[in-house]
Amino acid sequence: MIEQPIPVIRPTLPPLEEFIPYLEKIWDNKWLTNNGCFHQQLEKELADYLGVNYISLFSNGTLALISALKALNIQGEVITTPFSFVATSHALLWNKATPVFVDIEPDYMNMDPDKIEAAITPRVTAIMPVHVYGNPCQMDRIQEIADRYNLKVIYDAAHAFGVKKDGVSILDYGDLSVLSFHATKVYNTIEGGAIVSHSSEMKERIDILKNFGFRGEMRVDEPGINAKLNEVQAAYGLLQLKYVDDYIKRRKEIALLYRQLLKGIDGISVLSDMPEVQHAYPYFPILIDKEKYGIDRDELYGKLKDDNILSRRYFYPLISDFEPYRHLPSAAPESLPVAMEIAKKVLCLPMHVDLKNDEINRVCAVLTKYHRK
Ligand code: T4K
Repeated sequence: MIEQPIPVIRPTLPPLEEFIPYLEKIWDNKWLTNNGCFHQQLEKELADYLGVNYISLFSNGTLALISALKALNIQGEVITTPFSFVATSHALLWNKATPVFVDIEPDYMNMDPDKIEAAITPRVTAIMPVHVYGNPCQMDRIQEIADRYNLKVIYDAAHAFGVKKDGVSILDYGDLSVLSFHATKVYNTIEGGAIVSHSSEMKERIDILKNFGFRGEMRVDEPGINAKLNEVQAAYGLLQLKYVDDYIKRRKEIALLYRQLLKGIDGISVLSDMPEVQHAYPYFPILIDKEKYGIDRDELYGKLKDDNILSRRYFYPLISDFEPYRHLPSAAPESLPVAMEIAKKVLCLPMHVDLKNDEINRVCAVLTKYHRK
């Protein structure tokens, strides 16, 4: 029997029949974009759901990142991580700021706070960490350094939808946090994103920036961009919000099952859960230790593919290895040893709500099969 391919990611869609009444309302209203009623409702409902005060919707996470930096007038150099999706650093270049890469810590693969101070120069104006795979950064330590050097903190929270630490949303930390609602995320609006801010003044500034810079009909003070989320996507987002707790519950079950099944395989390690964190499991990363496992990550990636199991090497190559960044002094591999090592070992296994227990068993059986006994 030919086994069905197991995709690495599958977007979660809400029931189609429940979407139709939303579409009918949009058709009736003939209000398609620019802060329509579904857009306003989604901002309110998302703020309530996430437990934050101010949220501004965007057409995608990358434009939200670019606009967050612009809203804070970030210039000069910005301390960031090489272990992320390339959009993190691209947002800096779009603002004519220069990334300064610092290494990550090995447990959760987030920016290592111990490495930040050594990277601070007079040109550094901000720190932009990423909550990689939704695991919270060491926010208190980062904030303490930022306060001491008078730096802004912008969190790339693209993976951090619904993540709470000690009951508090991690989106509440830093000056601004940026979410992605891309199709592949825990919560999606097909494409989409948001900025979480801490005052009505900042929210207003962000909302102006995402609408070309218009303050009312007649006044533009600076070049804004068009990054508005439209009504169809906002309606879809409202419907998704009704189901997102179910999605997260299933992701949690999947993560638990993977952990149980992978426990005995020497050479495969998983990230441990932080007890104080309420997680949403956007990805399921594992690390392959070639010495113990027998083959390296890339070989395993290929073998899984041959077995009809798709996986993803997030985040390899490191951002610092891509052409726009590799000339930077902070991109030198010798100053990023942990990130280099992890980028060689990490593999994200299939993780999505449609994944069946049988399929998880199959993935783990194949991982066992290739282990050198
Ligand atoms: N910061 C961080 C830390 C991020 O991870 C991201 C995005 C951003 C910022 C920027 O946010 P956005 O501007 O995207 O809102 C994907 C996503 O495009 C990207 O959103 C995500 N992070 C990144 C980690 O992954 P690709 O090119 O690897 O994904 P793609 O399109 O190949 O999709 C992955 C798999 O999902 C495919 O193999 C098949 C499946 N898939 C995908 C789509 C789009 C489907 O089954 N259906 C679909 O509609 O970048």
